[in-house]
Amino acid sequence: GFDELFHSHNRQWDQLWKRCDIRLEDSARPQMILRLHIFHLLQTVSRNTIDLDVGVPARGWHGEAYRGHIFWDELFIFPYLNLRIPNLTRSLLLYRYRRLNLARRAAQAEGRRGALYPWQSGSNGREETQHLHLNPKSGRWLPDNTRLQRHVNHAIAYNVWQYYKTTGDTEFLSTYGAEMILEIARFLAHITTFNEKHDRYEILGVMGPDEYHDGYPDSETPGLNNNAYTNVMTVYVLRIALKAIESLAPGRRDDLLETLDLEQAERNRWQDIARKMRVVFHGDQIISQFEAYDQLQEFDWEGYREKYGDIQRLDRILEAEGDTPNRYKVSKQADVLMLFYLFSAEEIQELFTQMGYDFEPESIPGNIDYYLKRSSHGSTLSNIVHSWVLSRSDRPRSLALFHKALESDVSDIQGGTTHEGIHLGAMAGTVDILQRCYTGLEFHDDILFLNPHIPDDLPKLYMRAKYRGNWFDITATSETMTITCDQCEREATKISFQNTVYALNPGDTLAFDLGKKRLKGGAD
Ligand code: IFM
Repeated sequence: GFDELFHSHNRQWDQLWKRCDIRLEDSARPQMILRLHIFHLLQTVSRNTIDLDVGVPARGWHGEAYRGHIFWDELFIFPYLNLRIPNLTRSLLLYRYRRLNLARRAAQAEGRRGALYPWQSGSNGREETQHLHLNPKSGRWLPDNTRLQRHVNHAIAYNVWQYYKTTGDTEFLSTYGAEMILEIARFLAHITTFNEKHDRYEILGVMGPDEYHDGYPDSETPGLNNNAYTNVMTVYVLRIALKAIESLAPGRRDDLLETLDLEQAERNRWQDIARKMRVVFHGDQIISQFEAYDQLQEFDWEGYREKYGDIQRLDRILEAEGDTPNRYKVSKQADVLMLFYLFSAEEIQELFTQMGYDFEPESIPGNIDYYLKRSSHGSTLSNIVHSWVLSRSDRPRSLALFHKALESDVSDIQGGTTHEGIHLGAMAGTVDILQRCYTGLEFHDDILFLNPHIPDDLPKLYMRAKYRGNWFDITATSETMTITCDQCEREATKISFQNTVYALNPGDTLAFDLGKKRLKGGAD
């Protein structure tokens, strides 16, 4: 009967909120929206979907936009689940694993080895990206080249590795995860070619996350060369592929290498690509979004704002005028800056050093400034990434973009897209800005790192997070941070704060003065 169902429904939600809530003290509207976002996440994917063949559609199950298709948006969604209901991430990664054979066939169809996951996918795992799309502003149907966004593959490999690093689930890595990473790595290495002139490897004819650029101006063939995001992420994937092999138990390792017919020579080439991948720069250490980006024209931002007011969808505006964004230094959403979203400054420096480039972390703010000025934020994911990358250099601006991202759906900031379905990536992204970005929560080699940079105006933050089977309570303001292990089933956890590693025992609390050091608890 209704009463009984209502009671059990309430009980389930109570239990979920205990794990999944993120609180901002005395902040009615941001708190309400955060909970709305968490609610949508938990009703799109839930414990009820574990063990079902379910993936994460970009617009949830709330409208017909994108026809329920799955893109790369889980990159923004899994970090929240990893720290609360990791079983759910595991189950959602299996959705990808079940489609590995189809991805292999897609690679074969292009004359490649390994696995090529589709940019847009549905139940049968084939590429579902439309061939034409309508510009409602001009009424014209235009070729849709977005399937060239190979970076969905990098996102899947990244997600597998992050899940493994957060949970330590070696059984998953061994049975499913490593195989996916290796097959993706193999495909990426296969589309990488060697340029004798530059003595470097390169990837030609792809698209990065910025969907305004699908080719060179006046070129008949779609695709761009040496998209920095794709190239650097390829190096990352090749590196984790080699690490994944090392992480497997010897017997399983031998079996997998044998099954995939993955010889030492092929792995040596991966090493070589990782050392010699090409990234193009211009100006003062500005990473070029793709080769010859610097030759594009600057865009008349002021003029277009004056003429059209809302210029988020510049692609449509320009096409309706008979022009194309391909001519200009404009972007719909973060592309180069995705690198600073996914990796810390130290990780970025290590990747570039490995590739043989001197890229100093001091150059990061210049890159952020350069691309932020040239973005129209035509995707709701854009505010998330820009808020995140600004959190170290300009906290007030980061917070302002966080607030803008919060409004994405409740205020339908794109002017008419929310009734077609919520933007789940952006919703999860807002929650993750609090969860991992402002707290500086990272996981490396069995250590939980706290590297907070909390904006002064952020109200006191409370959350719970699960790491390696232990539940932690975290509170933070711009001045202090505490972490308590109140329901620890296991031994002490290593917590790193300002280059010191502390042991946090079950039941113990560590408190830090963010200007100085530890206030209480833990052992060095
Ligand atoms: O995956 C995104 C893409 O990055 C921008 N356009 C919308 C897609 C689905 O959310």
